[in-house]
Amino acid sequence: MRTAPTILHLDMDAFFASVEQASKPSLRGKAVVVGGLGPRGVVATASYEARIFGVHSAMPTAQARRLAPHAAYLVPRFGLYRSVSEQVMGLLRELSPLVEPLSLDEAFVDLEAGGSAWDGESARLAGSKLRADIRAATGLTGSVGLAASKMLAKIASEQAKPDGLVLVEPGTEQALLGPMPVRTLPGVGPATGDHLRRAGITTVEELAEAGEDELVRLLGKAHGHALSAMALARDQRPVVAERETKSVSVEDTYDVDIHDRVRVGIEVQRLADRCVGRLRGAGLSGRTIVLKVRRYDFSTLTRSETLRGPTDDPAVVREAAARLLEAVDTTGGVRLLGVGVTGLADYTQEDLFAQAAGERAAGDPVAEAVPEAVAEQPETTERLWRAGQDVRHAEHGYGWVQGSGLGRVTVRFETPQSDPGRVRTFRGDDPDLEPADPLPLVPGPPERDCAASDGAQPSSVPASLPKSWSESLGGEATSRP
Ligand code: TTP
Ligand code: MG
Ligand code: MG
Repeated sequence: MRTAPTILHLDMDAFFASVEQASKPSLRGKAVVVGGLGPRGVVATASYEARIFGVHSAMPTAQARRLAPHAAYLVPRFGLYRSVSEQVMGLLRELSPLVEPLSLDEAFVDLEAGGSAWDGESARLAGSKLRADIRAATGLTGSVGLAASKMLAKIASEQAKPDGLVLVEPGTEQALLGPMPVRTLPGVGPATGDHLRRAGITTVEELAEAGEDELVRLLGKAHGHALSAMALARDQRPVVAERETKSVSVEDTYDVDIHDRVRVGIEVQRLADRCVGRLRGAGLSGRTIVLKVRRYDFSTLTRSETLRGPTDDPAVVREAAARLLEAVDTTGGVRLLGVGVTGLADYTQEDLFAQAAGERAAGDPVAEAVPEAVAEQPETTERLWRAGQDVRHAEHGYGWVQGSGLGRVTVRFETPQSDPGRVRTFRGDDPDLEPADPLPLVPGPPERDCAASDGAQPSSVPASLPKSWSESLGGEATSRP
């Protein structure tokens, strides 16, 4: 194991909620809950102000509303979170080629491999500078942990939260870990935790004292061995830049060549659904859809299509696979078909919403793909305004939907750079009001190497805002809610 604390773990603070507060000046310092807003929705995250009331990730939104009735409840804007995430990951890659993203808001960085730190002092400097750079580029705070191993770096960033930096001096790891609950260690979930508790082991210190033989007896060879090493703060896992899984794919070989074009189409749809099942099972999403066809004469071809952003939506994968199939001549018959997804990302956060929608529409793979809030809407010709959504009014400029119902929509007109804005109510079908793209959190030159990857990107917003925008802020933008 290395001797210097040069593994960095970054995790953004209350990520989705902080992006919302940065976007919406009237919500800064306030309780904000982001999640599914329908009756079966779940909380994605809550601002630290809302956590005081006990609201947390994965809690049913209905329960959150009881605990924090005055919080702002907003739908997630994944496009914006992704683009902010790309900015943050870009800053990490300036520190080292070895960056291992764990989710949208979290990554390990091997500072030593990048030459940006070699001892405690240089690591602390790099970590502080990174936090300042993230703040300057995004307006958001992230917490940093520094240690000689991944396990300790992650524990350190948790301790640093919110808006802090903790460095674990090499040699102090075991003393730090000792009093912590066993659940702190990677790989100790509720089941293992319970199992250990029944054996009288609740802290890491007790785990270390139990010794490897006892742990192997309790938990089996692999798990017991790994855990006894972790308990002694021995964690040799390297920071890996590449994901292990580069693609997820499924294929079928047919006993008899398929000639019927319709049947080929149906098979491809089935394979697409199975592929998405695997993708979701691994908590992944991907950008590139690949179709593989082996024809009667064993000639094999692959066709691919890259989407603007990663997806784990069965309808999207099916459509892409069907488009790819259209361009393939299958007249002689096919003996093998395959559908795969590559360009993977682990945007597991969307799963929560997908699951909520899926529960209602169990068995219907198309409905499963419909975002929850949409799936819950009764048949209506009215436009759908969702709390938190970006809008633009012909006269009043940019704002966001604060609430809607009974054919009305309430909009707060403010932008990331404005003062807290004013609220106005319109008819839901007001022709002057239209959905808009999110505005960048930080103005100025477009962020470096942040390639736009899907429709709702701040980088797609014109640098100079329309006149009505600046006008709408004049004088009357002072009332705080
Ligand atoms: P986290 O980093 O776990 O949480 P957080 O950033 O909101 O707060 P903290 O300061 O404690 O790190 O998750 C990052 C984002 O992922 C979070 O903002 C929302 C999303 N998310 C979900 O959608 N569902 C979940 O269950 C969790 C844990 C997170
Ligand atoms: Mg976080
Ligand atoms: Mg995180």
